[in-house]
Amino acid sequence: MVKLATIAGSDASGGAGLEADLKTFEEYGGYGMAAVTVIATMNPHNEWSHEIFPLSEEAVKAQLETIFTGVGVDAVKTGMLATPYAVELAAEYISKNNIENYVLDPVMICKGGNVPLNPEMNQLIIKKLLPLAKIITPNLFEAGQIAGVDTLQTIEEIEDAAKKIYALGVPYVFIKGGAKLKDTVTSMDIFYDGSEFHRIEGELLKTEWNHGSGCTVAAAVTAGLGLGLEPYESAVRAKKFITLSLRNSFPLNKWVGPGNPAAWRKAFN
Ligand code: PXL
Repeated sequence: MVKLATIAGSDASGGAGLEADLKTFEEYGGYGMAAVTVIATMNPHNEWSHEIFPLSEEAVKAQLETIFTGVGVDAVKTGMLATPYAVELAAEYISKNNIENYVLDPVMICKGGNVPLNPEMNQLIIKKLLPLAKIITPNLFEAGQIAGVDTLQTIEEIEDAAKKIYALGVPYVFIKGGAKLKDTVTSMDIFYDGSEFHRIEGELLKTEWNHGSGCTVAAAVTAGLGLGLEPYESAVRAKKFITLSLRNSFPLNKWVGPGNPAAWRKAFN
């Protein structure tokens, strides 16, 4: 069984973060493991405002030791890291274990959340983790931040940012545009391998329940790599996976709703 790990935050509401990752790994037929970096909670008494509770350096390190030294992994992703020491530790374990299939999801904010933007953390992620990654999976906002430009809207802007991110030292850039591109009639992501741009398109779904879709796509890409797919194939399959998930999304309460990763299983069984 292919072993897949996520180094990420826990989303207590279950739609994003490592919960989304583990559900996705399971649907791909993998064995999922998680090192928790931070716990994110949402306050139902204050309009679902987010709070974060980082785990100690000791706790993060002990989990990485369990996973990398005690078990071993075929592919790993990082999501919300929240502290400089979580970035440093993730980099240390990924590099000393020579992990080839590492997907960097550079989570910077949660939808509707108030987790502060932290430019210093972004720089640390670019310096320590980006060079170790096979694929980076930013959304439009994160891609803009990493490339040092404003939030992206058009395909030209996305392609330009993809080139800038590639030049920082990561071989595959998969920018999750989704439904957010200006005037788009499809849900479009861009995959760049350093020479060609691939537009990966899907059905444009007008759902408001899409919490955790970025995490899910990155987890699906990770699982694809773990299963031995090429990076581009992993991205194409992830797009199909998230489209099915979002087509079957549902509300949890008046503020938020996740996709439904199990929709994949139902579609093919
Ligand atoms: O969707 C971004 C995200 C990532 N990781 C965790 C989160 C969220 C958003 O809520 O809670 C743990």
